[in-house]
Amino acid sequence: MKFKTAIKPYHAAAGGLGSLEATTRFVIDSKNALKNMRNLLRMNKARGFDCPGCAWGDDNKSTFSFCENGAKAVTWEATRRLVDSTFFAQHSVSALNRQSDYFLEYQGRLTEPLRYNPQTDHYEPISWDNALAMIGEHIRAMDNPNQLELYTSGRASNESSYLYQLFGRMVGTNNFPDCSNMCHEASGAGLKRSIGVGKGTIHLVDFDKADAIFVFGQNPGTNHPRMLHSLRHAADRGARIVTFNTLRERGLERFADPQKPLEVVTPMAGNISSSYYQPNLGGDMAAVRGIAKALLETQRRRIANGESSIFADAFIAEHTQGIEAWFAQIDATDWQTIEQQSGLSQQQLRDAAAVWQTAERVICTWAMGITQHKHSLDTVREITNLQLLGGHLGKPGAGLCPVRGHSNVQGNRTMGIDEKPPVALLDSLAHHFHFEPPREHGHHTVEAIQAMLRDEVKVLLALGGNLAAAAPDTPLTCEALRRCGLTVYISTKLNRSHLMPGKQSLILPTLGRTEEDVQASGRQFITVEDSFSMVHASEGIGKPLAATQRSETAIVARIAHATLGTAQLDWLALAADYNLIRDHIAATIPGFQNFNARCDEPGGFWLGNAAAELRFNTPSGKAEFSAATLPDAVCPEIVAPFVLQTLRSHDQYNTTIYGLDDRYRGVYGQRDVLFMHPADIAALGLSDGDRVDIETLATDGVVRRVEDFRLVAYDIPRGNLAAYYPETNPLVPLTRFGDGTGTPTSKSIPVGVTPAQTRATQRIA
Ligand SMILES: Nc1nc2c(c(=O)[nH]1)N[C@H]1C(S)=C(S)[C@@H](COP(=O)(O)OP(=O)(O)OC[C@H]3O[C@@H](n4cnc5c(=O)[nH]c(N)nc54)[C@H](O)[C@@H]3O)O[C@H]1N2
Ligand SMILES: Nc1nc2c(c(=O)[nH]1)N[C@H]1C(S)=C(S)[C@@H](COP(=O)(O)OP(=O)(O)OC[C@H]3O[C@@H](n4cnc5c(=O)[nH]c(N)nc54)[C@H](O)[C@@H]3O)O[C@H]1N2
Ligand SMILES: [Mo]
Repeated sequence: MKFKTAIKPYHAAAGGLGSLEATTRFVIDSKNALKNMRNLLRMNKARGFDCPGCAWGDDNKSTFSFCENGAKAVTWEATRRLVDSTFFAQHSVSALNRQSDYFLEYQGRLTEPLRYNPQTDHYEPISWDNALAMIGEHIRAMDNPNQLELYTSGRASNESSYLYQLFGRMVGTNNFPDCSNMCHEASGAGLKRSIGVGKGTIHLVDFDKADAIFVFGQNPGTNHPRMLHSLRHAADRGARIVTFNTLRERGLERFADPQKPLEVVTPMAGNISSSYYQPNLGGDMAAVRGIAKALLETQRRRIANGESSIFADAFIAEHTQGIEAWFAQIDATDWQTIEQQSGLSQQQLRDAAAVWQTAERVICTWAMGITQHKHSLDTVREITNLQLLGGHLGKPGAGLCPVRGHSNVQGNRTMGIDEKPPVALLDSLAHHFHFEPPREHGHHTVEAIQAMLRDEVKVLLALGGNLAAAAPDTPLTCEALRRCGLTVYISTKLNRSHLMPGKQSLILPTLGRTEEDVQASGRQFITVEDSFSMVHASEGIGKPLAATQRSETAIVARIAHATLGTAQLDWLALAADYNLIRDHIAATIPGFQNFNARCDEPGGFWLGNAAAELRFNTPSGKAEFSAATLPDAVCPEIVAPFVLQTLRSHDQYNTTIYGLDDRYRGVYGQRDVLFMHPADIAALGLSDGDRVDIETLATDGVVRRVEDFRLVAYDIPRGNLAAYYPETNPLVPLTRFGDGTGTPTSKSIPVGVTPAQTRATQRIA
């Protein structure tokens, strides 16, 4: 596709005609327009496939259940372009490494197994049998099971990820680094401590009943477009939508439903946010503390005046513990600190508190703006505190809603992709499969990369994903991957990680979510779990591009078979009939009783959530208020002129770059941009459009720098910056991660900005 370079502020509502235009452009560019139109009509339907785009839920009601970015995800997968052995014979790995991420994935789908040849620096075809035998030999040759790392990206199905974790544990390791470690780890860990379950407590329909919805640190217009429908309906019926976002995001302001013809052609767009607050990066814990402080002051005044309580006193007494310690923390936090850290005024926070106070039913949602900081776990718990204070749990229209990223990342965890597995899971696997799983914790993503750097990793298996581009400190991560004995990538498309081969490397081409999966017993479906703990079936319909592509489930089963043989389990029988895998899941994972039968339920079935039913699996048996102190600063270890967040553009899916536009932010044809407040640009003696270098300020002596970025004046608080991931991942330190989460702090990087020293050569192919 051709891209024109421009910066042009976007004044229309999100959605609308722009969305339809973009969808059409991507469908046509896929070179597979008819198949893609058929695909889109089957997406998110009762009998169809689950959108691989995001983890938002489906209502199965509307005629079209897809959005612009879901359409991009589908058309990107269902392209007719392919990269086969001819392509790899033409391009060496070093030559491919000089291409952009956009170029790499744009080449098309991987169709045959490939093995890296270090002599020629080319990937060359290898048979499936030989590739699998090679993996088995390498794993069996390890002297310690923890020399194996099993990475998972959150698109993998329940069936494939269940087999994958079982295989890893039968080999003897809990090394399950996954994308979630870089994503919503703080949500899982924080909620688990506060309410005993690491998942959201609401159903999709709760958005139709809420009086107020607080949206923290997320950009649904791009990353969860179907959420805009829920927000828009809520706003239309008078619910208050209170947004906390460092940037002005178009999708959180106004939205025209692209599926309503009148809204597309007339200015009928609806407002989304009733209030829009722009805190400093990492300032949300202070903001929520401020809201709580305002409420506590109001409460004390009212009680002194003999008026009624504004807190859910009965709920607090019956279901929670620890509120006094939290109140003491609130009293110990002064307004000055709250204002300075949040970047919001006392009055703004009092206004937000007033909305909370008058709402009978409140939902809080959040995503990466909350979870990718040093103090994210405490922030998630502070948001939870606020919800407990109002008793906004266990009733319709209220609750906690971490909006997940990858379409099945929540399901992966449920299936046991967890480097710190619960004892109950291990006991259950031990009992059902008659083996002793390893009990010590394994590596999360950052620990896995550190182990690679110490030359401790003999085999890295990657079930999807793109570690080289997604993880911090890009040059270091790439070196880490190269140090592995054998790297094995199960992938749909060529990406940067493949170009960082270990001493040996294999690429195994897999089928995608949209494609038909036929095994010995016939057509198979897989299952996924969305952000609302709804599990449902997904069945691809597209004909695979090549007979040499295999389903993920079959590949994992074959790797297990090639490594462990049939002594413990007949892996190949499981690959032949996924119902048998689901029977094992039913026997070992809570909530999945009668799994196969329940897959027929239209719209899927709910896994249940104890906290939503006011049963708290915490040490005290109650929901636990947290009483954490605010951090001293967002980046306490260093004084920096700027804090940088790394985020997604409208035309990307994580490290997959679909195009070079970011329509709602007015950026076209380029990705090397740095958003900055106009006054900060002036203070640096620079102008909008000037080119700059960005350098991380760190105490570890490592130079982390990216060069030649274009300044874009933007509505963002002073001292805060934004730039796109993955181009800025070289700035994210591997050594700086969330307390209690291990999540890289990719939304708060202390940086300095200087005029560009040299013009980088054109990066974009
Ligand atoms: N089309 C598309 N859909 C996707 C993805 C994709 O890349 N493309 N990725 C998927 C995945 S894996 C995930 S995790 C989700 C990500 O979904 P998001 O979390 O929406 O993703 P980001 O682009 O990282 O955006 C972070 C948002 O939080 C704001 N923000 C950043 N820091 C702060 C802060 O400290 N405080 C506040 N209040 N706001 C802040 C930013 O301005 C931005 O609007 O989306 C999923 N869906
Ligand atoms: N700086 C910075 N870094 C970040 C983030 C950030 O906000 N800022 N966000 C973090 C977050 S939230 C996440 S979730 C991670 C994402 O990290 P990952 O999940 O590792 O990365 P993705 O880009 O989603 O992976 C894309 C690759 O997956 C493969 N793929 C696509 N579909 C399929 C499929 O159906 N099956 C298989 N087997 N493979 C498939 C393709 O080969 C594609 O190239 O990145 C994290 N990194
Ligand atoms: Mo994510």
